[in-house]
Amino acid sequence: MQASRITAPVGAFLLAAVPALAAADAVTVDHGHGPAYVYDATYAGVRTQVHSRAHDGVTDVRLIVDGMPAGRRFGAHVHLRPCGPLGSDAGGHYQHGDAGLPLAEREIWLDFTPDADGHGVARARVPWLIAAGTAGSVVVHAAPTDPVTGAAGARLFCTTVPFGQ
Ligand SMILES: [Cu+2]
Repeated sequence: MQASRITAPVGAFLLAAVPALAAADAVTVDHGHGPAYVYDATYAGVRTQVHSRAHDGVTDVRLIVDGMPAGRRFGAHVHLRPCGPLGSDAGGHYQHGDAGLPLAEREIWLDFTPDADGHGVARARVPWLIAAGTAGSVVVHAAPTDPVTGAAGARLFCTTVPFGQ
C-alpha cells in the first residue's frame, strides 16, 4: 500500500564538483507495494512488490506476487496512471517509441505463472527509459498477454508505482 522512490547518483562524491555528470549517471529506483486495489474478490489476499531500476538508458522491472492460484499464467503490464477504485483508472498500457514496432517491444509486460506455493515472479528489461510521470502502475490480468494485441482479459488487481518521478 505504499510507494516510494529514490534517485541515487552513482559516485556521489562527484556530485558537488560535476553536477551534470552526476545527473547523467543517475540510477532511478522506483518501488511499489500492494496491491493498492483488488477488483476480483478471489484475489483479496494477494501481495505484490514492484521494483524498477533505470540506468544507462535501460529499465529493469521486477514484479513479485504472492497468494496466487498455482499453475496458470497471468498477464501483467505497466500501465499509464496510478491505480484507482475502478480497474479502468490505471488507463491503458504504457507505450514507448515508434508505433511501427511490435507491442512487445514498446510496452512492459510482466506475465507470470505462480508456483505451487502461489509465488510468481516476472522480470522485464527494456532498452529505454520511462519518462517521468508517464507510467503509474502495474496491473495483473486474468489471462496471459496476447502477443499481437496486448490484451490479457479482466483486471484483477493493481499496484501503484511512481515510475520515473
Ligand atoms: Cu495490463
